[in-house]
Amino acid sequence: MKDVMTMGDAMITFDPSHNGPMRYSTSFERKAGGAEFNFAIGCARLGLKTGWVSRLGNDEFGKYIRNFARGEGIDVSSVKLMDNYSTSLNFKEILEDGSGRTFYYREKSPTETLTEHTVDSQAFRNVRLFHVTGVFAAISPEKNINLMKRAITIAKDQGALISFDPNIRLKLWSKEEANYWLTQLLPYIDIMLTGTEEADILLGENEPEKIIQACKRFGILSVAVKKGAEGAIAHHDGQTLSMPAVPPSKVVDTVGAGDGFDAGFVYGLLNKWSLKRTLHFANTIGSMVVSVYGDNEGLPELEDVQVKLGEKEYVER
Ligand code: KDG
Repeated sequence: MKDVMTMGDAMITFDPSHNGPMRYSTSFERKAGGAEFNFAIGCARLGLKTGWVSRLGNDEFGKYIRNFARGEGIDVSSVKLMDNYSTSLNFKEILEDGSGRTFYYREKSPTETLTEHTVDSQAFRNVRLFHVTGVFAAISPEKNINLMKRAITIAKDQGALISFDPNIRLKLWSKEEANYWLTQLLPYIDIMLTGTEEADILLGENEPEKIIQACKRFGILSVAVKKGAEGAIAHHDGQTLSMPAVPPSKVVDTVGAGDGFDAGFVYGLLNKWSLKRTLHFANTIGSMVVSVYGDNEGLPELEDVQVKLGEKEYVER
């Protein structure tokens, strides 16, 4: 039995050595990223038994990403390296305030080869939670939405909860396309983890209370609305709660904070914590991610969060 399963693309991420417009960045550090991949790392570092379904190029970068995930303790038995495909690339621009843009080179993603016929459907059985996001959907909408529905159905039939982050990347598709395809998934979702702009695209609502009501109409009873530096509002078990963000020590790179929040939120729900504890825990992880460069380098282990929350102390020397 696994705690968590997810499915999606991962890429080599090139982080600039200096902040500023990417056209002037002359040196980069090679890392790895991808929304579902980051989420899997976040869950594994918290101690959840985690699996990831993906396809990467059968190249040096694909091997690096698979080995990295394996080193994090993620089950990569459903991650395959494909001949004749290159692992996707992502160059990042990081500005002084930690925000920035990403420049994708992922036209022919190896996940094109992941279909209803080639996917290892066993991977979705016996999991407590299956997490899906709009990034994977956006790569090949027609194929991937069907694949996601099939995988969700297998997981759900066996009692899994389904969590969903719309993660709408407008470099991959338009607002209209995102709305058309992603709304098809909503009737299957149990836990919505969204930003306000994404909710606007998806549900036509950008105020947390209205987002929660709109989600209810699809039968989604657990909702977290992420508002970055303004904190988050969540609804679960009939209770709605708003909590401020946990101030980060500094903000250097905001990419991956949402994935970290998602990992923390599902961790709390799977452990049947109170909504207050769950939300604060998720906010804390989000704030830890933004103070470290990289899409997933700042994702903490459970002990790191406990220290940050004042529940444990590090022994320095
Ligand atoms: O959520 C963060 C991811 O979006 C990032 O790690 C990589 O841009 C990325 C993507 O499309 O998955």
